[in-house]
Amino acid sequence: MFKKVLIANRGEIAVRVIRACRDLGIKSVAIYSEADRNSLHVQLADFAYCAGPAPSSESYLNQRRILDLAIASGAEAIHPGYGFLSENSKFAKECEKSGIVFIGPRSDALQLMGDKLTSRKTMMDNGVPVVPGTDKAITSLDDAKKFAAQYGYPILVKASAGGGGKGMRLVESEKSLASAIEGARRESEKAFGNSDVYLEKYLEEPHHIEFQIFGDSHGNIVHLYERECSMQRRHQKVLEESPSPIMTGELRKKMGDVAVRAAKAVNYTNAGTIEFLVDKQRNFYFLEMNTRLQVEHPITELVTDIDIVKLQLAVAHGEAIPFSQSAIKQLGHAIECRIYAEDPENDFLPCPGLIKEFSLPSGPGIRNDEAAYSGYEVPIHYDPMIAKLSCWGESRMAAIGTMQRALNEYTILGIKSSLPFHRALVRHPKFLKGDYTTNFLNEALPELSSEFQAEIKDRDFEEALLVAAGIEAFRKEAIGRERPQGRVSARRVWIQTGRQESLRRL
Ligand code: MV4
Repeated sequence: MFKKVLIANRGEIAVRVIRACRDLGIKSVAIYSEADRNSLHVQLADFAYCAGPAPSSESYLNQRRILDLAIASGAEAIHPGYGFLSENSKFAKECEKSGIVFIGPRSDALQLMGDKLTSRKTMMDNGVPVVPGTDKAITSLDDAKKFAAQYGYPILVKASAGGGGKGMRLVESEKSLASAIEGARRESEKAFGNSDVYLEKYLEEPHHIEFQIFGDSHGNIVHLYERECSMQRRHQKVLEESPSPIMTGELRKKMGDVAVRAAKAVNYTNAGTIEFLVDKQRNFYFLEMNTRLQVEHPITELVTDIDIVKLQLAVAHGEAIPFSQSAIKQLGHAIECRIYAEDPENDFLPCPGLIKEFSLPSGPGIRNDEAAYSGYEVPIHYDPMIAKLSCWGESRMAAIGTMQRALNEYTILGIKSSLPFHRALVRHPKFLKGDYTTNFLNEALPELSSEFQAEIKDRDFEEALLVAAGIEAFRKEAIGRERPQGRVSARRVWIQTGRQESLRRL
């Protein structure tokens, strides 16, 4: 196994990889920007080096500097985490050239899957169903009109270099086709330096279901079942679960086989994800492939009992996957909430700042992947996700019950967070029924909003009452008539009673 690995990332995913390294007896080398000196990943790693100033472009994206640090520190491999350089084929190639193992797929697979038109073509050639659409970049408005008429509106204009919704335009009728193509072209040129766009039939109210796949350098490829990822707001996932509530045994078999076929089409190695859109009739279509470890990998780990990060390290080192497809079981149900430093009452505006109290839930069925601690200051420069909360249960309802308890136990004071939003979300009737698509959050936000606003108000009120009670206890102690009643905490009451109960008591 590797003796030393550099982690070219920050936040909870750097912490996650460092923990896997420690479990395996691998020395970890953290890198950090000047804004991240006090971050948890720096504290937990065996070694830590400053990669540069706060802007990512000068630190976490500084390829030359990162490679130099890897070489100087004696690291044999680089784990890129997600985001930053994780899907950068040029960086993977530079690693290969420097004799440093890039823990991920080969650079040619990164390049192929990074371009949607070539990845769609590769999939079609290998019998993987793709969303109906053009197989080349749009070169004339006439061709675009012909395609659109053939499949019918609405259609989507997508950037070939895009992903995650960037450079995407919905077109309802021929009137706005030309301007949508121009808009998508401009946006894509600016974001990716590539203006190729193509058209796809627009699927209404689809589910976003993805399959975790894994390949090794010996030609083995397996899948680790699905994740339901339809709970998104503006292309940002807020909750994921496995299995998908709409999955059937028959569909799972079909989609799993197709996911493996898709990965085999590019001789894929290491961890990857095949994204599908699933329509009302449960037709499924390849959307794109994510060539990295994903944020939501913990729910797959919880239901399969496979440590994906340890497997990444082993397979990057040349080991074969030590189990066959038939040995991979999907047991029980797991849900993940992404905890953001954002203000749900103010259009989810990022809320960096000092965390005065950060207290994690624990107990049976609970897993935390965190980047914060009490006294940690969330920097403004990066993604505002500060932690992930994952829960496992024998059934979906058991997992939801544990998630509700865990969210009530979770305390973040000093900054605004998405916790109140998540508490409202996991008691919404549609979520409880498992009845939601990618459109759900758009529609349910006003409803959820009045729920979490009421809760925030109650908690603020209760906190004020508890502070008052604390002052009173202190006063009594000071005049010597009574001993204080122990630590007065807003958290304790909430854990024990939940919202309505606790108000009644007060
Ligand atoms: C689509 C679609 C409907 N039809 N393509 C959004 C991000 C990018 N990865 C692709 N996306 C979509 N592509 C066709 N032909 C709907 C979406 C979409 C979406 C997809 C997955 C998860 C959430 C979404 C939210 C809005 C739109």
